[in-house]
Amino acid sequence: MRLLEGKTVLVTGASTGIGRAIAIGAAQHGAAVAINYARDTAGAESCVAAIEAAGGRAIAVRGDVAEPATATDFIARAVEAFGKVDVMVSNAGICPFHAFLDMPVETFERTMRVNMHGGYFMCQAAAQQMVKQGHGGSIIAVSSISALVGGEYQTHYTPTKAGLHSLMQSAAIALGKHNIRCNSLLPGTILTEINKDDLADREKREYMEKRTPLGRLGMPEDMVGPAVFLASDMAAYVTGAALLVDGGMYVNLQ
Ligand code: NAD
Ligand code: RM4
Repeated sequence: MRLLEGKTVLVTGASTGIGRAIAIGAAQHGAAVAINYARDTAGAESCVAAIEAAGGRAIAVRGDVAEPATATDFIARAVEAFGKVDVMVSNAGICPFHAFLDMPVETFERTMRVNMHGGYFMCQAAAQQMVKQGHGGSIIAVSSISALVGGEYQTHYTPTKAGLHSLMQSAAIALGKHNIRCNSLLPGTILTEINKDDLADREKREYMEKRTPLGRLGMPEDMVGPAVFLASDMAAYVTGAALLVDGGMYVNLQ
């Protein structure tokens, strides 16, 4: 069943990892896809090529999500290419692992700007376009299990993920009258570039695997079904919700 036929789906930070998997998965479900990427032109082009090779339609638009103008430009370029915006998956994010006591101000501020401000501008710009179109939409913020639990080297990062979840709750209220649904997706630990160095520590990786009831860490493809569900009309009455996709890691205290 193709759940996103006729929809235009936008995904930020989609040259790699979870964003790339969601972009390709959305196209497999029939969506026309616009991806944002920061610098990795080869990665973005290969994502577009993978979608086109499977008979889909896609464009890539470069831009730093920390800049508000990137969001309005991304929306404009997607509308130019595909005529409308039905779904925004705000996925771009960074997690430069660092200790709390000597956190450099620049690392803290950049993480806030990319993850929190970037997510805010993207979701707001998408909502403005959806309201103008007048036929609703779906906004998905890629938050994290880290919205619910802490991390010693993530004191700058976890507040951004809690913030995105909170943003979806308030935006769900602000946009309900326009039939625009806002939900957050909370991945557990998914093997991507963002945690490659962190999980190179074998002991840490084994600890993370052991606390996952399903017995393995996640792959970017594990996020596709949940994202497509929230994007699709199957989730027509789901708004202000958070979908945790973590193999059971969060509930495993003992
Ligand atoms: P990733 O590093 O492969 O992907 C992050 C993407 O965001 C990259 O494509 C990167 O280029 C892009 N990006 C970074 N800064 C950007 C900017 N300023 N402008 C535009 N794009 C930018 O890692 P990932 O795991 O796929 O991360 C995707 C999202 O998932 C992030 O928001 C991350 O916080 C979240 N997440 C990841 C995990 C995990 O375990 N991998 C868990 C929970 C949440
Ligand atoms: C996630 C979660 C994961 C970590 C990534 C970087 O939100 O904390 O465990 O590997 O971020």
